Amino acid sequence: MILRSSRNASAPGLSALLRVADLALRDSKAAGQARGTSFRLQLRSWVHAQAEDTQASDFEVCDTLKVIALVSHFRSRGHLVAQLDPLQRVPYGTWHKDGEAQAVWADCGLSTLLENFTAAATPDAQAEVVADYLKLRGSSSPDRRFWLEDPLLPRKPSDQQWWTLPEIVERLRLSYCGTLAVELDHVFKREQQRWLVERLEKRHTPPASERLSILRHLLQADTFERTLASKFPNSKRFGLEGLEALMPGIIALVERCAQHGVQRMEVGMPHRGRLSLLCNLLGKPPGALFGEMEGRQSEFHVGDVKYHLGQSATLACPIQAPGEPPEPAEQAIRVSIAPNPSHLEAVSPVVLGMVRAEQMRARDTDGTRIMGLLIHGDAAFSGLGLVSESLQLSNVKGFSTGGTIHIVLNNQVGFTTGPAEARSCPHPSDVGKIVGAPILHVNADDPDAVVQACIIAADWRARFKRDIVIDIVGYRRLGHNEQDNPVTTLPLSYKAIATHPPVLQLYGQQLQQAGIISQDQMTTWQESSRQQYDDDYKAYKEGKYQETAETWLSSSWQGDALQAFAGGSSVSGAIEVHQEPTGLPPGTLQWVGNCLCDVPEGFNMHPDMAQLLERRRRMFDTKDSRVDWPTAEQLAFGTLVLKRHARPPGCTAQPGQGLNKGHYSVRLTGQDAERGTFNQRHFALYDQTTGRRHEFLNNIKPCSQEMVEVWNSPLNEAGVLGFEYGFSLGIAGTGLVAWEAQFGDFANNAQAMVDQFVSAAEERWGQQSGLVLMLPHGYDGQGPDHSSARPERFLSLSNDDADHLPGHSPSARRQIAATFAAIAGQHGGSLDRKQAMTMLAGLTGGSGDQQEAAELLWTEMGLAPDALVTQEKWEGLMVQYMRRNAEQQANIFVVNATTPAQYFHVLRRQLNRPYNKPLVLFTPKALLHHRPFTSALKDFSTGTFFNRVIDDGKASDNTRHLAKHPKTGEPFLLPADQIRRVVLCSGQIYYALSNARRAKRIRNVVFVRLEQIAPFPHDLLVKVIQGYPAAELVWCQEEPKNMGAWTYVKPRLETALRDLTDCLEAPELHYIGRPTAASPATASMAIHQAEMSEIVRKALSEESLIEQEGAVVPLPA
Ligand SMILES: Cc1ncc(C[n+]2csc(CCOP(=O)(O)OP(=O)(O)O)c2C)c(N)n1
Repeated sequence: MILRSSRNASAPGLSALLRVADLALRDSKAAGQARGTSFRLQLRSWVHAQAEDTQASDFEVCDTLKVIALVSHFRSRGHLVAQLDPLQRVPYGTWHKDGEAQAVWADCGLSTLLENFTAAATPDAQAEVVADYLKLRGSSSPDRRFWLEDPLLPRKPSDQQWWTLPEIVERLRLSYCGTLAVELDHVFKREQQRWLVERLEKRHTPPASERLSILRHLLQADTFERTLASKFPNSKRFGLEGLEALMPGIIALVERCAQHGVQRMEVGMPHRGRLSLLCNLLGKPPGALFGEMEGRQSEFHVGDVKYHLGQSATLACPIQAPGEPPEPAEQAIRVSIAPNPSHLEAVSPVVLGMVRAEQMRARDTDGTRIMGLLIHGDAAFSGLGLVSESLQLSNVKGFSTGGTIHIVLNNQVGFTTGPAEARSCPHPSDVGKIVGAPILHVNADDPDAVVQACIIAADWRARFKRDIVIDIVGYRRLGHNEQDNPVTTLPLSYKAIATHPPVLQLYGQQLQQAGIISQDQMTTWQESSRQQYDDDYKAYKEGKYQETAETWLSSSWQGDALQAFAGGSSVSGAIEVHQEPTGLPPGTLQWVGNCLCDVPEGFNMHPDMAQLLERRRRMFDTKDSRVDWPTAEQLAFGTLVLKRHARPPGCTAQPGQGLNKGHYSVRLTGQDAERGTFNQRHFALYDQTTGRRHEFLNNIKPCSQEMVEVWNSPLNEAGVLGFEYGFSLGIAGTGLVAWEAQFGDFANNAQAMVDQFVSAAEERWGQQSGLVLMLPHGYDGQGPDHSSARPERFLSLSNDDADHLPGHSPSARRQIAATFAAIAGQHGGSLDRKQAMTMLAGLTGGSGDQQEAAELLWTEMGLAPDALVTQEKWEGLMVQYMRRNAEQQANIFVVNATTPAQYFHVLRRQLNRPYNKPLVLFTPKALLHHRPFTSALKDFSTGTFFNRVIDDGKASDNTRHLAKHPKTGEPFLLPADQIRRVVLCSGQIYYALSNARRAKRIRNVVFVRLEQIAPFPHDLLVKVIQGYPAAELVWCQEEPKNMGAWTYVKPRLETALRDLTDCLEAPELHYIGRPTAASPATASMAIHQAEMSEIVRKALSEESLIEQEGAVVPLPA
């Protein structure tokens, strides 16, 4: 920007100019508020230009600087006085509280200028207002011109560079204080700020054709809500009324993103407007929705309410380069709205994780093809910490997705809470600033501006691959839901809303005034849109969208059961759960193990690391060498990633033999996960001179393996766990995904993620996740925190029935009976072979030999060929399937592995079995550095697998720890019939018990470790207990009685003993452990040790448990 001077003055020197600049800045109100970096940079470059190019008087220099400051001031703070509230409850800015005349944040000086400027009747008066406001030293003539070289970009290519004061203010007002405003001061890079300035200042009204299509989309959104309101007046829908402009906006956004090459968009959104997007964007048949509105779904496939469900669709978008006409071809984009729980914002990190996983699978390294769109409510976006947890992930290397577009549906109210009560900042979008995301504010009653904002956002993401926020400021025409009366607490707002016309009407009038559409045409459009919904409703009423018995069956596990039996997979009578063999040939183990010790030539490693690697190398010397926990983990990771053709150097055996079902990527994140909180993992090695990194696991056989990623995460639990859960969905069984809590108790910061997603999502929405939660757990005398990962919490979420064995609970029976009623109801209550064959064909899509399948089924049920399947036969078949596949019905697995080999197997089992289930895994802390806490290499080898229960009286188990005398080979324990006590336990307490038993040379007490706590291993445990007929039975734990696994184990073990043993009276189960407590542990090491000694003493005491006063260990005096 340079100044036009009418006087010939001598050229001022640089220092003189800077002095004048200072003077001007002190003078100017505007400048006082515009001291941002961008302003200073502009000023500096301008002053340099002046010094070289022009001759100017001090007054002129001063005045020009003030004008520059004004421009900068508008750019910085125009959003505070923009016309954003459709209800115009305040003259400028956004409304904050009923009954307050002025917006709280509006007074930044610009409001006075704008008020006086718009009130001024003539250009003379306007120039006077501006000159007065800026305290100009020179003329205030409306003809006085300033040459604006860079900042104010002409809207039309008029090459206008000379501007009068009224022109400048008018242009700034329109660009920054109208119905579209921007916040850009916090944007990190100057180039990005300039890009935004250009986009804001260069806006045009869209052409007539675009405006017509905007009108159509508004009409669709408007009629949709009206139809639902009139046909289902008593149903909640969380309508979009007051924010209908979202519809044309989001359509423009999707199209623009597709034009930028996006092929897949994952959307996370809350309740507001969701039904409209499901139907109007993603084509959910309104008829299907009508059924949900009336609550007419099938009896037991109702995972969630209608406004939490998801939907996907492939949309065809026109291909059109900016400024060019559309091309004849179309670009496809797959858009999915993720299902979500009521917990607002919980879905946000989940969607981000899904996006990242899909990007990884598609090798979309910069996020060009796959992206996330998150829609938020205003109260939720400003209020919930999860928002900043998710935002913080956006630019972190292991978590970034190439920028997310955020839309805040700002209806300026959250349930009954207004903006002044909901936050401490001007806009609900302010939290977006923490990651340098530009914020676009837009008035929802200006659909053209909403569409423009969406297009700018799409272009921003394509260009800079960073987050951006669009704050669509509207209102909520009705209550929080449609049954809620908002008027009692917001009387003034709702008075204004009552008389405020819907945006469709306002925009329709605008287009009519502009001659783009006639009143008649508008009426015809409205009529035909209404008619379309009426037709859909009629079709629904005629039963067109009703679920058939076949679709019902195919979405139930009973469909899988039928197919399994019809495929001949029956093993009559067997109920023992099959465990996938996850062991590997010794050669493979040694090969991978040695790669975990190989360091590149010339690598200058820390001496501690050299020692660690030396120890590690010895773990692979012979098959009896002992492997520690961290190495077992690396072995599991390293063998999961190997492709089937990978084989050790020099090995001639069949490649991939015994390796995996497939090959998998591995991802582990958590706070300090890369090194490991307990200094155990050391995923990467650092050169102490150069800082160079070496990742052992990614150098086993780089071209024949998948990647192992281990990332330190930001310090939060809910955001990162949500992200990893989403990642596990996106990776869909092709990779191991694990999240590690720093200490297990911190996982409770992510409790909502566990409750809503990890444990419930499969039942709610059919989402299958194999996510592993690693939770360090164990009582080491470190105080109330860090001791307990709260196993009781996770166990209370397990869906296995405490009182019934799998398949026998009343609810399972009801479910089975309901399915049979649905499928056989139409055939008079039973099925013949032909009907069964038709059903099987429906399930398999007509593939396979239906006749043979029916035959197998009939044999399984013991039916004559012409007999009918009755309800009794169906139930028998399903119960048999359920018992055998009990683990497949589980929602969550809870494991406390006590040996490195068990850890290795359970990690490998996660992928080497036919279904995905979340795994909560309690992991060791102090034990990591405990010498006996190792497993022999042969416990990892072919034929071994994860043991759900370890009976240390059996030499065959994969941990032979002290089972035999090392020298004499004599069994350590007495024969089974001489065992007087079976101590059941889980986790590290086994080592305390075992050490004490050895020290005291006790030979008649056996320890049985519950390695998999849930699903409860009824089958194995009962078998083990029956093997010790003379023994007392006790559960021993280190946690207080109301914590740990006790309350979960007790009823289940009692049920199993009652139903699976022949004894008339099942053995009594005793408890040894800490008494109930409010806090998990004592802070005193001395008390901790005293408690532990007492627990161990009782568990091993000679006295019978029945004779002991009570097995609960009292607190030491
Ligand atoms: C974490 C959480 N806390 C509270 C609620 C209860 N609740 C549901 S909607 C709502 C208001 C949300 O307001 P806003 O985010 O502005 O969205 P709007 O409903 O206005 O579109 C509240 C408090 C919830 N669903 N989730």
